[in-house]
Parts: sequence; structure tokens; C-alpha cells
Amino acid sequence: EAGVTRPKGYNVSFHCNPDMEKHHFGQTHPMKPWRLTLSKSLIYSYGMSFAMDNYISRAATYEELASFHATDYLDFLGTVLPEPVPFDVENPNPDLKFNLGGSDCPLFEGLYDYCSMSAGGALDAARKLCTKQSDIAIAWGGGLHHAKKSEASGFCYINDIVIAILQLLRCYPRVLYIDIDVHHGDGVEEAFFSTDRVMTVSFHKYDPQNFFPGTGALDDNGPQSEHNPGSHHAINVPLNDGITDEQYDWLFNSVIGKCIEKFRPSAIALQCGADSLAGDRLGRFNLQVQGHGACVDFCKRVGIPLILFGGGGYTPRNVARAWTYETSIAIDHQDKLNHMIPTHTPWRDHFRHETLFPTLEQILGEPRQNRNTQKKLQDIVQHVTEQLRFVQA
Ligand code: V1P
Ligand code: CA
Ligand code: ZN
Repeated sequence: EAGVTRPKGYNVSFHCNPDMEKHHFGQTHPMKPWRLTLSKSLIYSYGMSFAMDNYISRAATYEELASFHATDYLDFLGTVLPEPVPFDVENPNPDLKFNLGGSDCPLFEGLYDYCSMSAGGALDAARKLCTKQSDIAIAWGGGLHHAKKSEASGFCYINDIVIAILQLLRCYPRVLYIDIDVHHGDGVEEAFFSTDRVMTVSFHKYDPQNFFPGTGALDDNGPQSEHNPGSHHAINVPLNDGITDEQYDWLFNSVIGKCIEKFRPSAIALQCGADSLAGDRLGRFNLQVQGHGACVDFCKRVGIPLILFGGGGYTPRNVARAWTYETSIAIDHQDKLNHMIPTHTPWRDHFRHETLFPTLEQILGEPRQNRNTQKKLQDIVQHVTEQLRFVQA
């Protein structure tokens, strides 16, 4: 790029793989990989690619996936064939294992490729932080926080976050994992239960009987024993329906501020699941693009290496809004954005149900009744403060 000088600031890298976006979970499934295409196209139409290093990420290798996952699980994932569609809910295929197949984690054409591409993007991003070529690395195709060592769960088959954090641990002593998806980041939490080199913090809707995955209570802090160095390093922030930007911002600043002070991370991994936005098809919160983005801004200001992952997000036009706004925060251009969505295709099509001039910052969704009292939020901060007494960097 001869002759192009970049304003100084953070080096940001952007990792994606267009082949990932072509995969389909099935007609009625809420997870739509094409939301990544929508997001990227909005990001590019604002011209943001000129302020970042852009990479087409490669697929992760079997060995890289095996840094976290069991080989019998990977082998099965690599050979299992798509189920007949529509599958028979009453008579599931008895040959299926590892929670594969069915409505949440269906078997679709190219599943293994989709998974290895998601992990490849996350891993490339982590490597850029390790080599210090990037200060902030973005992998919106990653963030699949429910996958376990030997089990698929909640639309997630391969835990790209765990694989990326394992990479970060090769060059950084301590990693703080933060999860603002509306669901509990159970897979990442469990993976690092027994180490004091990773602290996990998830903010989520918590209603064990009625909301997936049902874990992540305030006093769920992992297996507690004097022999477990990872004791007290799992923090959970369970919330009710309808939390607002203002409350979330206060809670995020208080909780994460204290975690950073005590744990002194050397890098931050932030899962930016966009299903915590108002109007999400599966979500329950009232967050706006600004409130969601404030979390990214807070993490960026800490001034240590930062990796941003995607995650959930089931109202694609809002996912694109949020991740575009957050990309602009990473490259420090949020105040220079003309918040009007570009009117050329494909924007015209996806935003056609909205006002004539849709913007990034418009109010999303019908507001839900806010069921989070100030007292409850204070109790959360109090509990977290007590947990952190046991933590030392
Ligand atoms: O509630 C369940 C299971 C199915 N029941 C037996 C309990 N599953 C949820 C899974 C949500 C996964 C979220 C993933 C992420 O955190 C990260 C990418 O965002 C579920 C829901 C729901 N409303 O919670 N599955 C589905 N909806 C679903 C709907 C239609 C078709 C297929 C799945
Ligand atoms: Ca979460
Ligand atoms: Zn989610």
C-alpha cells in the first residue's frame, strides 16, 4: 500500500473465511452463517478494511483441533454423514453420539470444514497477538463457547475460543476471558476450571429451568479445593430479562474493573455474542449497539492485547450493526462514522423493513420489561468482590 499512511493507534487485524459463510444449519435453524457475510459487507462498505490488516484465515488442522478436543470425537465429526432432513425427532438415529444430530447441533453438509474454518480464524487471530503484529485481532466467525472436549452443544461443535486461548497461553502468562453472549459460556469455563492462568467471566440470562444451558449461577465458581489452582477463577454474572445499556455498563465496568485489578491479565479474549442485543430472536436483553459496544471499548482501553470473537446473534441485521460498530471501535473510528447505513445493495434488501434511513445506532427491538433490580446488581458486584479475595496474580 505505497503512499497510504495510517493514523497511529492500535494495529488491528481482521480474520475471516468466506467459505465458512456458505454453510447451512437448515431452513428453520436460528444460526445463519451468512450473517457473517452481511457483517463483513457492512464493515467493508464503511471502508474499514483500509484501517486494518485483512486476512483470509486458513482452516485449523486436525492437530490444532486436538489441542483441546478428544480424537475419537474429532474422528467421528470428520466422518459422520448428514442426517436425512427432516430428521425424526421421535426416533433419533441410534448411531449418533457426542450430542451430534437433532435440532441444536444438526449434521449438515461440510460440517467438519465449517468447524475447522471457525477455529482457523480464531487461531490465526491469536497468533497475530502472539507475534505482536496485532494489538487487536478480530475473528467474528469464532466465539462458539458451548463446545466441550468430547461433545457438541448449543450450535457449537468445536470450541475455537479454547483453542485460541491455549495458543495465547504459549506467549502470555494470564488471559482474561469475557463473554457477553446472552448465554452462559459454559464450554470455555469448564475447559479452564483447573488453571489459574485463565479467569473466565460470563454475563448471561440465567433461568435454570427455562433458558439454555441452565448453568452459570452466581455461586458457580468452579470446583473448589485447596489442590485446584483454578479455584475462584470462574466468575458468573446471572441476569434477568430486559437489562438496559446503563445497568450493563455499570455492571461490566465494576466487575471487569475488579477482575483486572486482581488478576492482572496479560491479554483479554472477549466473546461478543450479539444475541444480548434487544430484538434478538433468542435473546432476552434490552442492550443497544452502544451498550454492547461499550464493553469492547472498555477492554480496548485496558491497553493489553485483545482478541474479539463473534458468537451468538440471531437477528442478522442487528448482528451486522453491532459487529460493524465494534470493528469501528477497534480501529478508533467510531466518532468518525456516519452512522447511516450505506444505502447500496445488499443493505437496501436487508434493511428494507426499517425506516428510510436505518442507522447503526437506532433503537433495536421492542423493549422488554426490565426484571433486574439495582439491589440484585449490587449483590452481584458484592459476590464477585468476595470471590476475588481468593485470587492473586
Ligand atoms: O434450549 C435448547 C435445548 C433444546 N432443548 C432440549 C434444550 N437449545 C437452545 C440452544 C441455544 C444455543 C445458543 C448458542 C450461543 O450461545 C452460541 C453460538 O448463542 C435453542 C433455542 C433457544 N431458544 O434457546 N435451540 C433452539 N432455540 C432452536 C430453535 C429452532 C431450531 C433449532 C434450535
Ligand atoms: Ca455470556
Ligand atoms: Zn448465545
